[in-house]
Amino acid sequence: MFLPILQVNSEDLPGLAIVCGDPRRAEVIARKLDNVRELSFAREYRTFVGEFSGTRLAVVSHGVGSPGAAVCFEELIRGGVGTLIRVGTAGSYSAEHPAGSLIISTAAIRAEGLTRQLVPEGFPAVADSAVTEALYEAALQGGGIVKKGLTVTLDVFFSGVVDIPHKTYKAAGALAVEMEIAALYVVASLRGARAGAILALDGYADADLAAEYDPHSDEVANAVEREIDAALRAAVKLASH
Ligand code: R1X
Repeated sequence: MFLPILQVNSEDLPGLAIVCGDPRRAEVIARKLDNVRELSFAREYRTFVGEFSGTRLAVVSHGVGSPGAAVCFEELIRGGVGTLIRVGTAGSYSAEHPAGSLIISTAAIRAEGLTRQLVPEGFPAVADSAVTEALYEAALQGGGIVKKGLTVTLDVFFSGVVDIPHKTYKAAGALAVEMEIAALYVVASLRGARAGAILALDGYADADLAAEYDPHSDEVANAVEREIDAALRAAVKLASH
C-alpha cells in the first residue's frame, strides 16, 4: 500500500516507529541506526528505516501540532506500524524537574482541538503501559531527573489574549506541556496500536518560573541525547514483547 502523505510504501515499514517533531532530529536519530535508508521527505514528514541492536525500526518526523502529527500517526498505523514512541520536547510545570529533565507521559490532558473531531468528550488520551514502562526503565538507566505522569497537549505555542489554565493543569498534577501527545494516544487507541512518549524538558511553561526560552542549551541537548538513547533501548525491548 502506498501511503500518500508520507509518500512511503507500507511494505518498507517495520512494526515499530520512533516519531519526533523535527525532521532534523529524525536524521540525528537515524544516524544511530545500522543499514539506514531514507525512504521519503515529504512536507514535514521525513521517514528513515534501519536497525538498532538488530531490531528493525522506522524514524519519522511528524511536525509541530496535533492535526499534522495525526496524519503521520494514522498513515504509519495503516502501513502496519503497531508500536509508536514519540521522542519530543516540552515545557515544565515545576522547578522539581527543570530544563534538562526527562518526562514519560502516562496520559495527556486533551487541551487541543483535533481529538474533539475524532472521539467524544471524556475519551482518554492514554499511553500503552508496556511502552511507558519500557521507556521509564530505559530512561532511568541513562541518569538525570526522570519522572512519569500526566502531560498537557495544547494547540497554542505563543499565547494570544486567552488565558491558558496552566495553574489548574499543574494543580491537577500535570508535569509538562507539549503539542502532539493527545493526538498520538487517541489515534493509537482508535486504531489498535500501542504508543508512548518521552519528553526532554526545554524550559518552563509556568509563567512564575519562566525565564527566557532557550531550547538550544547544552543541558537540553544532553537531555535530547538521553531520551533518544532511552527510546532506542525501549524499542529493542518492545520489539520482543
Ligand atoms: O510539542 C511541542 C512542539 O512540537 C514541543 O516542541 C514543539 C514546539 O517548539
